[in-house]
Amino acid sequence: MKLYTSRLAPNPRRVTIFLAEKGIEVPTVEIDLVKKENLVPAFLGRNPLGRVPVLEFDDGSHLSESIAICRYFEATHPEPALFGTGARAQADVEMWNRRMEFEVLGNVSGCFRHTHAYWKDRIEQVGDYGELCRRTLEERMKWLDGELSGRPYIAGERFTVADITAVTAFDLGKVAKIRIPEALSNLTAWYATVSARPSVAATSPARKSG
Ligand SMILES: N[C@@H](CCC(=O)N[C@@H](CS)C(=O)NCC(=O)O)C(=O)O
Repeated sequence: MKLYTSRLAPNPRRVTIFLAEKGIEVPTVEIDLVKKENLVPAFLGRNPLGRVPVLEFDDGSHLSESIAICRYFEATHPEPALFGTGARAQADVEMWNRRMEFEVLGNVSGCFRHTHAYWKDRIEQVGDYGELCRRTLEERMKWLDGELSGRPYIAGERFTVADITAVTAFDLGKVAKIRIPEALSNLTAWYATVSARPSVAATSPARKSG
């Protein structure tokens, strides 16, 4: 088994954090997105969409999509449970992870892709859309701050995949000059707590490589 990943990118980072939380070691192959190594024919053979992460199995088959890969490892290594335990908790985690993907990561990513120079020659940028994503995200941060007033983690009392999605999104946001306002004290405290976890700190894009 091999994981095709990219150290600084948020989606593969979700898988890396997930694996670290579970104590699972998988050999990795670093794909340099700046050099467009994700767009060469050999990589497109693994994922025709040209995106990381991709999990390669020993039979030569491939699995893409961060959450699908995380689900695979949740099934093979159930402890600690990062998608919740029991019908209700699992549904709650699913709801919160989807919210973090659509409402937080989606807006951070929209802002980054449509306002940052990295994407200039890669996609057709619509600056106004990027700024709309930034404003929408500001509203979503206020909402999340309110949600976190009564619990330590996004989906409740335990750290879950929803926290992983959210923290990787906020770390990506820094590239697009998105910061959690200090006035949002619950969200700020949550971010500090989650960022201090060894799995998250060790994979921080701000960390020097090597
Ligand atoms: N929905 C996919 C998204 C994968 C994705 O967009 N990956 C990014 C890195 S975070 C990528 O490979 N981008 C290609 C590029 O930068 O050209 C997932 O969850 O894995």
